Amino acid sequence: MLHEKLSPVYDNVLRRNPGETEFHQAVREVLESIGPALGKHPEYAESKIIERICEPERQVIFRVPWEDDRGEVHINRGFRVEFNSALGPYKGGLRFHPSVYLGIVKFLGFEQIFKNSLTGLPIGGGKGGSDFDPKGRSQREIMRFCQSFMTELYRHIGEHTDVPAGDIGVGGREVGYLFGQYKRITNRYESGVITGKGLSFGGAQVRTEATGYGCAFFVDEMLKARGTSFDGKRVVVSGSGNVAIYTIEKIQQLGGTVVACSDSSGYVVDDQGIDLALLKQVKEVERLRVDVYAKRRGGAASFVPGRSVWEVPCEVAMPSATQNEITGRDAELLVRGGCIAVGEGANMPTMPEGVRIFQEAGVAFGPGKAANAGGVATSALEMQQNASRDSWTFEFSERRLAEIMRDIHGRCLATADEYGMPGNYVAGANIDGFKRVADAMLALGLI
Ligand code: NDP
Ligand code: 2IT
Repeated sequence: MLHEKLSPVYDNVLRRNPGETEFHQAVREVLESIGPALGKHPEYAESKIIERICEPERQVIFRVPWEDDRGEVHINRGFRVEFNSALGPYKGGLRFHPSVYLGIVKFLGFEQIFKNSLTGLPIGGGKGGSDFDPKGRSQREIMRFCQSFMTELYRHIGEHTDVPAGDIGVGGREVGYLFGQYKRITNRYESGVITGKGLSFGGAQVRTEATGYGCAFFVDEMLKARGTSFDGKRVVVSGSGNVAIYTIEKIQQLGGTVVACSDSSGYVVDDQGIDLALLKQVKEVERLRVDVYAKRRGGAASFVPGRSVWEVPCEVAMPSATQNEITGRDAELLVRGGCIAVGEGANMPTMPEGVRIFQEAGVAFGPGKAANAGGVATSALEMQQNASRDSWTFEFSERRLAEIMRDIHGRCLATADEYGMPGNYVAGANIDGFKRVADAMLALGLI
């Protein structure tokens, strides 16, 4: 239910952004949570803070022409939505996936505002990407696409303006090509203009691992708050990309057994626990599909094509692939199968009906904007290291990440308590993230 002051705001968002269903969904989820904060702080509504937050500060859409290896010309569409800079330069990743359109970029940019606020670090919210499909493309095609994309994007970004990073389809390799083209065009070695860089050219220790590790730390905190831990737990992780792989790595270090993971072709079940070295070889090094993992693992694992990984029973579920991957039915299945905790490594992977089912069943539910904030938090640490021309050790960086995740977890719980919704991490994350941005916007005047 929406607070009476928020219904017209939401209706207006629907009217002004037709067809952008993922953006509508992300806005609604935040507006449903922040009603109590408006009751306590009438100044937010008086200054139209919510209306302002729902409208991006700037949206850039551009043409990305490139040539494939056979000489054929392709035209893709590029996006950068600079949503909110009240707390710092716009910050958020770039997604290359055929499903990308303005509604996806806006949902991700909107989520990013509150996530970045929750980290407590000086970063605003933004997101970008393209409908380019990297699957089946050669390394040289990827390079040419990244160069063309940056040839337009460079004029909109900068270490004090807007700092992109990776997301789906954009990892260390793509960040390298993007940074290389930025450097070439501007003649500036401006390390802080993009994060997720390789360690040889200004990248930070633990940034590659950060989202997955951070999500595992967050769930570990949720489990501890309930008097238990990962030790001996059966865990399912969806996806097998950057977030999934490092979620699996940390869960294994914390004593859990990850019994299944997936990609868009289907899932693998491995009851003895995923062999992480093999998974990394197949997915990170050779960039193949998960069925290859099952084949090489021999009898220990099996591949199930075209089905949802959420049919595998588990005690902890870590959705780490994409938005809206857990339906209401999946949530019911998970609850029936004994699931006690969910940590969203992906952005908005659980549909609203699924969130309701988890919460009503008493499952500890860590929403993406809290649980996966370790990635962007470590990006902010990368910016800090770039600004001081310093680089920290792996151990120190991981300790910082663990502290940040503990702090976010604690603030979500404390805020949920303060507003009379104990244990509700969704309300805690939305209200706490919102208040910090809203207070900065009030202090900055009519921006
Ligand atoms: P990757 O590109 O490394 O991996 C994505 C994984 O998810 C792949 O296994 C991919 O399978 C699967 N996937 C993607 N889209 C779909 C789809 N439509 N249907 C089924 N499977 C899909 O991306 P990341 O690991 O970086 O990102 C995963 C999620 O985490 C995203 O929601 C992203 O926004 C979020 N996130 C990422 C952060 C980061 O630092 N990278 C930080 C915070 C959140 P396939 O290869 O078959 O497409
Ligand atoms: O969704 C996310 O938080 C990211 N893709 C990471 C963004 C970043 O700037 O590191």
